[in-house]
Amino acid sequence: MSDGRLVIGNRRYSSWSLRGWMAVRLAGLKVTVTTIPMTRVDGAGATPAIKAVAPAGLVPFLEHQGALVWESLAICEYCAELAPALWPADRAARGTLRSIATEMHGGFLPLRRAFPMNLGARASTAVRDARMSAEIAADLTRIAALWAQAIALTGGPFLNGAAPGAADAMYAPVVNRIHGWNLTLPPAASAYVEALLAHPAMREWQADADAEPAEWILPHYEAMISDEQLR
Ligand SMILES: N[C@@H](CCC(=O)N[C@@H](CS)C(=O)NCC(=O)O)C(=O)O
Repeated sequence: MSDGRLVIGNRRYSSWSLRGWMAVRLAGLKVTVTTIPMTRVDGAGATPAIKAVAPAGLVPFLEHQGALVWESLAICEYCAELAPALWPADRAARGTLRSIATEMHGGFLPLRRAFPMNLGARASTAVRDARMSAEIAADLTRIAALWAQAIALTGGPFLNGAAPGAADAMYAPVVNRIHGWNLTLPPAASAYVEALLAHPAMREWQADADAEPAEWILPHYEAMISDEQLR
């Protein structure tokens, strides 16, 4: 029996949906997942069907046992109340991991704008290099430092420790972007990328993304990652 529903956008593109879904999946909530294909993925709230159901006009949106929860980080916190292991048990480590997760929620705009998540394509190094900037390099340096800090605190291989948690949910789309856009990171950060990509929850999301109907493809995002843009 289902305890509610999680509304998400296309798994191929919707990075915020992945964050909310990961938290729900890691916490083991029994909800029905409803996917609403988006008309764009820049958070503009342009999809009428999403506007019609979600309080802020955006996905992810969780309804669980009467609770209405939106904003991916709030969904992480809600899930962690039901499954406390989504944050480290140690108070000091938990405080730092929360900061690391929140820095993702509010930051890294240059990286997010230039390299949107697209689970159906891999960029050539030429396409990647054409979109690279000093600001994005700084974002990547900061992200690698945050991951190293988290893993030093929790023991890894995930940010949360032996199993992924809320902070990993918040960085899951970054991991997909790094893979899909062929971005280069120091070896320790690359090892984290590999570890999270291999996790069953990430594989499940990717498989479901691969199964989405062709009509849900958004040409704008496909053109961005294709070599066509260099011609
Ligand atoms: N701050 C929000 C961001 C949510 C957001 O921007 N979601 C995008 C999809 S990735 C969306 O709902 N877009 C719908 C649309 O543009 O119609 C969160 O953390 O959940």
